[in-house]
Amino acid sequence: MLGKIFGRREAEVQGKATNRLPSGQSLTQKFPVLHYGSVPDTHLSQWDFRIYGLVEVEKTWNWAEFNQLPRTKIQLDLHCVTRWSKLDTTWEGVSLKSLVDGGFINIKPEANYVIQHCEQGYTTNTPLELLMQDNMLMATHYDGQPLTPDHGYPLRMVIGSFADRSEKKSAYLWKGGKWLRALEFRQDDQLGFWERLGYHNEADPWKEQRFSGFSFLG
Ligand SMILES: Nc1nc2c(c(=O)[nH]1)N[C@H]1C(S)=C(S)[C@@H](COP(=O)(O)O)O[C@H]1N2
Ligand SMILES: [Mo]
Repeated sequence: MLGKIFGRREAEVQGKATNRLPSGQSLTQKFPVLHYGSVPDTHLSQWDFRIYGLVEVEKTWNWAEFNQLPRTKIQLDLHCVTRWSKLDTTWEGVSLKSLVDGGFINIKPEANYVIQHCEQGYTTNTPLELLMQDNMLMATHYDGQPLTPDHGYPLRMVIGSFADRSEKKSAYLWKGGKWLRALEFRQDDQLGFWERLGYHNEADPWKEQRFSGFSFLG
């Protein structure tokens, strides 16, 4: 919204002034595409989504079933570890909290962490507590339109900050898996794709938690 009124530079000043731009970030009006590997060719007839691990009953939903779940719309400021931020992005999809509140899934009390499993083996991990917040969403739509293939069609996780920051925990965008196919609930944590390569496990942009300072790959 700012971008339509101000230029990029002005919007950046505005973002900093209103405390919405974490340190070390620059605003972009574009929507950069970033991922490892190639864009999968997804056919909805073969698509499904699984909930497994520490839940009372494991679930598998096909695309039609997934679209019957309660829907949520949110506006987020996105922060990428590669130093761009994008304000006021609009997403629509399904929140984990709505699935729990609506009794669609029952998470066992021992579950502490969630692994997002994506096409082609990409994974990323977060505490369950973070995934239950309303600044994290399994999104099917961006800006009123179905996701484009390069941004994660048909389903991606997205995480960001609210404009007022709401004192909620946030994370850099790599914690939002594109081409999401499953959520695994676990007692213990398990590092995801970038986390194993040395990205910070908590990834809070407000604390500039970009890298962990070690890597299992040396
Ligand atoms: N499946 C998958 N999801 C992914 C990635 C990836 O490589 N594979 N990269 C992450 C990273 S590093 C970023 S910054 C964001 C980028 O999202 P965008 O391309 O929609 O901007 O996607 C995240 N989700
Ligand atoms: Mo990234």
